[in-house]
Amino acid sequence: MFTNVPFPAIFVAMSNKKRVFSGIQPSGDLHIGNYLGAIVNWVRGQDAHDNIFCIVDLHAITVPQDPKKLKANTMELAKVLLASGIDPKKSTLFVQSERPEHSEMGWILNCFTHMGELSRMTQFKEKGGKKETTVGLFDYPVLMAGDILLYDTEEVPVGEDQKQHVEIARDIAQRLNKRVGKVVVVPEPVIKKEGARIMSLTDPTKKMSKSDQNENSYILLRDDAETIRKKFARAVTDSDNKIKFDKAKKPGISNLLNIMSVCTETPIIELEKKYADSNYGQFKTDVAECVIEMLKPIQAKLAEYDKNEDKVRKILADGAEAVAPRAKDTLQRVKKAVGLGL
Ligand code: ATP
Ligand code: LTN
Repeated sequence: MFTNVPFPAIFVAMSNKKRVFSGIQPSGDLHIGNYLGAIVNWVRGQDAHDNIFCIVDLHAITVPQDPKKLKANTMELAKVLLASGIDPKKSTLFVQSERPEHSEMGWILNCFTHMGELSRMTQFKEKGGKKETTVGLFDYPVLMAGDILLYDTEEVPVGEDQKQHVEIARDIAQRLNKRVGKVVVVPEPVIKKEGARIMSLTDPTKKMSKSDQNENSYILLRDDAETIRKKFARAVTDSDNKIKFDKAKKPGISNLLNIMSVCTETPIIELEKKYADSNYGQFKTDVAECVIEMLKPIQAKLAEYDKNEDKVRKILADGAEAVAPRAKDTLQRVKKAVGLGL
């Protein structure tokens, strides 16, 4: 398939598992939306794939960051990923800035990316456009393309909001292959359709988000049982007291049904049957208990990692080392194909 520049043996899949790469930003406290919408899919897909997961701190600095907080957020995210079940024996976990190849690859890809296509990115149109918008924010999708292409990634599991960014990575890969010979693998986005778009508990028409001013709108992974019970008891519902899934007419109850469904892995239709004769009070109490149960083992592991951050640092350092040969090799291949160096 790759005629012009042959892939070294290491890149021809060592097993028939698909190479999967995904990234997540270290941007603060994590909530059950992050867990059920993103992290859980990584954890559940671990056995079936050859996985690389990356904490993308270089992406985080595209908006202003407090340096101390950024470091703390990187550690927190690593702990959460490990406590959630990312297993270093099955998946490689590392911090993006620990591998300089990402920035170098990003630069080369910049020179194969058009201003026009970056200007069309929906996320940039929403977040950019201010006087103080950084060049980095505009360039964010190219760095992300670099992350993906460095590891000959075949599949990129992401949320719907990132689909356009994976598509531009595909376009850049195809352009590079066309210009200099087939040097990179063209990745596919994998968007999980069912399940988890977790909505705010106080305004169920908006997604649950840590930047929400109202802390009752989200459940943090570190919230204790009492806080979780209180937040669910206050969750906005409607007045007809029927536990039915109807996103348009009953967004609050539908969100609670969805949360219970994804955290217990039970179809919504079964939950509707189970709660046909219950009132909202009982149902909210049960949803809270499901979430408390789901978080219990994660919180227990988090407490262990809190006492042993060196163990986390070691896992991340090992991860960065483990991916080094792949990253260096792809970069070398690309540089050679582009004509860089002597
Ligand atoms: P922000 O406060 O900036 O909106 P956030 O809390 O929504 O941030 P992100 O850092 O944007 O979180 O997202 C991290 C990951 O979690 C992404 O893969 C995103 O798709 C997923 N995610 C975030 N919020 C939700 C949600 N409410 N439901 C499902 N998935 C979510
Ligand atoms: N932009 C993504 C994070 C991200 C990513 C990646 C995801 C950076 N690099 C590579 C998949 C593959 C986000 O904000 N969720």
